[in-house]
Amino acid sequence: MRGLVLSFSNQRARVQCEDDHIRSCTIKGKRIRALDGWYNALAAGDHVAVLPISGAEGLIESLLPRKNVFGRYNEKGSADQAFAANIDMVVCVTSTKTPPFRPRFVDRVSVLAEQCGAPFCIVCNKVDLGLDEPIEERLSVFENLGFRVLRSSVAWSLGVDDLRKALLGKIAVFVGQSGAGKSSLINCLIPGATQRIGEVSEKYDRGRHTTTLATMLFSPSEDLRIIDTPGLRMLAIRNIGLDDLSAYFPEMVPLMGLCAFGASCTHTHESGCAVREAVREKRIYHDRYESYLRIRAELEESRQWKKTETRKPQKTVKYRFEDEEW
Ligand SMILES: Nc1nc2c(ncn2[C@@H]2O[C@H](COP(=O)(O)OP(=O)(O)O)[C@@H](O)[C@H]2O)c(=O)[nH]1
Ligand SMILES: [Mg+2]
Ligand SMILES: [Zn+2]
Repeated sequence: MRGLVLSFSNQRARVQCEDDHIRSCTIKGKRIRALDGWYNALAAGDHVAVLPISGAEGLIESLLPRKNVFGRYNEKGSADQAFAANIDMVVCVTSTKTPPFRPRFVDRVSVLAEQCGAPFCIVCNKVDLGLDEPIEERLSVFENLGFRVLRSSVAWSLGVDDLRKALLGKIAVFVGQSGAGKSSLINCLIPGATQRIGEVSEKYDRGRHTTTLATMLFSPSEDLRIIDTPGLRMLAIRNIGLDDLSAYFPEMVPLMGLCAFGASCTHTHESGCAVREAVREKRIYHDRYESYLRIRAELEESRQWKKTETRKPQKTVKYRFEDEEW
């Protein structure tokens, strides 16, 4: 029978099966061949064929084709890691303060959302703590790019209804920095979800790790399905070709082919570059371009390890939240 993976960890999946039983399942033969090379064998949102053993246990026989995958490159495991599969919307939950708004983190998530092919939505939570002008400016940049932007406050019960409307009938994945309020929002949206809410550590101004694995939560009527993910500190982007990166920045797409060096332009330094001209003329927001440059440098660096086939250097550029340069 068919089933929907709600979560997966330690080689065991919680699967909502067609007969509405939620079964704890292991994988027949221990591996799914189609997912060899991935960091994790299955992801929340995967459709699988299940052989029921009892009302509570089953065996996963195969993975049904994925519509899309949202994930990142896992640096520790040196492999692609899927957070969620078959999703209709990527929601990046950010906060105005504690943790501070990190626009370049949102840029990275937007690239991953473009790569996944699902619509992208940004939720700016904790507006009760104050929404400063620089944040508003950056949010309007995102809005002008065609991304949906919602402002919310769990403390004030603000914006939650709009978010519910945006998510209705969809499977969404929530990603964001730890402490931004993903679990708090989910608890508002899905009564009884009881996702653990973390304390924001005062010392580091960020939440503790409370969510340990991606889990799909759903409302009793099943009109809302949200995959909550662990708070992310690092979003490495690796599996995009250097020349393809600009295609993941919607503002650069219309300029492709207009650079003096044509398709070989890297948009980093060339004269007659249409992208650089657009940045100078403020048609492309400078900070978005900065994100492009950083991700490109990172891709270039990772390609060099591959070329020389040497081991990953000990000291690599890390893009961490702790880093003010993020
Ligand atoms: N002031 C304020 N605090 C919030 C809001 N939403 C969540 N929090 C707090 O932020 C902390 C982290 O929330 P949590 O939902 O665990 O974040 P997650 O790590 O993204 O899942 C908790 O202490 C929440 O009570 C909000 O809208 N305003
Ligand atoms: Mg959480
Ligand atoms: Zn160019």
